Amino acid sequence: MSSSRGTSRGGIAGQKLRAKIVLIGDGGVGKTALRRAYLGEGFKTEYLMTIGADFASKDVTVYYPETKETYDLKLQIWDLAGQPRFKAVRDLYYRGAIGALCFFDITNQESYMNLVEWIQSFWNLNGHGKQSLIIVGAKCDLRDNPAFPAQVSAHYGKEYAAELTKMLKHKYGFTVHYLETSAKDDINVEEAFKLLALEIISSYYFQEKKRNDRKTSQKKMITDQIRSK
Ligand SMILES: Nc1nc2c(ncn2[C@@H]2O[C@H](COP(=O)(O)OP(=O)(O)OP(=O)(O)O)[C@@H](O)[C@H]2O)c(=O)[nH]1
Ligand SMILES: [Mg+2]
Repeated sequence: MSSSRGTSRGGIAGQKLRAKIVLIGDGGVGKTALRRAYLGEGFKTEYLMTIGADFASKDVTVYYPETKETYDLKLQIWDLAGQPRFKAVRDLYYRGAIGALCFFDITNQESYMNLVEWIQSFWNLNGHGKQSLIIVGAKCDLRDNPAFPAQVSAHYGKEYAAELTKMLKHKYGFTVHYLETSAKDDINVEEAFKLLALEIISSYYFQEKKRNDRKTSQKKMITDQIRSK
């Protein structure tokens, strides 16, 4: 996360923060539809695959209960092409991202199975797990629709998010949430982006505290050494 100089308030509250995030997941799972819905651009029924990547930016304000402060973030949203042919170009966009919305389509089991690979490539190119993640089960307006019988139940989404949280929270200080969204019916659209922003803030403070604890213990070590001479 980068910031311009802010006010005299503590931490990063009151500063203008920029956060690069990426939207990842198989082609056709609904990344662009969610991004468009978030920006108030409406819903399109036809599928127009993203070529390479699309960019959008939106300001978001989140309240972080731990510090009892609100934070203004400019989300720099990179909506990446999911089709395999774009792999080489897509990889270039991961760098510098501090969060990801990781999509699968609840009516497409393969897209759920492929999530592991998506997250793995993101980690390989960018920070090995330091970045906040949200698991997004997209197209939830189609839940229990008999025309789409091969559905991924919410249980699997929650379970995967819980597993990732267990692995990452103690190291990097964020929770991986599972959210079901619909760009078509405007369900959890705003929430998905806000929750990611909140976990980015949470992770920032966790890492800041770790840095401070390290400094304090180094200072103590030096003081102890001087005293014992
Ligand atoms: N019913 C329903 N259909 C959706 C929803 N979101 C997306 N779709 C449809 O799914 C198709 C693919 O959506 P996109 O958002 O373009 O998928 P994408 O993940 O951006 O695909 P790539 O750009 O190829 O990676 C389109 O036909 C959309 O209309 C949703 O919430 N509900
Ligand atoms: Mg797209």
